[in-house]
Amino acid sequence: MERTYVMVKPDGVQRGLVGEVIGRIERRGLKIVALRMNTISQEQAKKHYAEHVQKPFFKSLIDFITSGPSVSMVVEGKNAVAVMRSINGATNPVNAATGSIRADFALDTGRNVVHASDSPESAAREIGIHFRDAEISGYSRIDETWVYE
Ligand code: IDP
Ligand code: MG
Repeated sequence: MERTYVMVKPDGVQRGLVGEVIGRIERRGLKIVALRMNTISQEQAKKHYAEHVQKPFFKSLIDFITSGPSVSMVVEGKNAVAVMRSINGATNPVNAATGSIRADFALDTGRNVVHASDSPESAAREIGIHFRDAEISGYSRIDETWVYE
């Protein structure tokens, strides 16, 4: 099983979309193994988005992502990284597939409601930025034999 890091960004929290996002993750059959609301620090944000440090939008991205509470999750399941990216949709909501979170709830790249890691390596790195090992719960869900063959 694979793990990925998922965030409901501050715009998603402010717009009351936390339940909507969590509901989609749970209904798909993915398992939430860690969950927290907090306002992430500048230091965490800069580490999280380190790959974008040279981009013109970096400062506004860091200001936005640290501007208020966000919801952080570790999500586990078969192909969790790819499945979460498709649940979220393309970065620019205008290109997001119909039925994805970004297509259903967003219009602007800089206010695209959710984050999910783009590879298993990114997931391991991002989980390490946002969670301690002790905050991640390994458990079986009772429906697993009905979700997996
Ligand atoms: P991702 O969130 O789909 O992985 P990335 O390219 O990693 O997309 O960019 C990280 C975040 O930075 C995006 O989700 C978006 O909020 C923001 N971002 C990316 N490109 C732009 C841009 O061109 N203008 C403003 N914000 C951007
Ligand atoms: Mg990314």
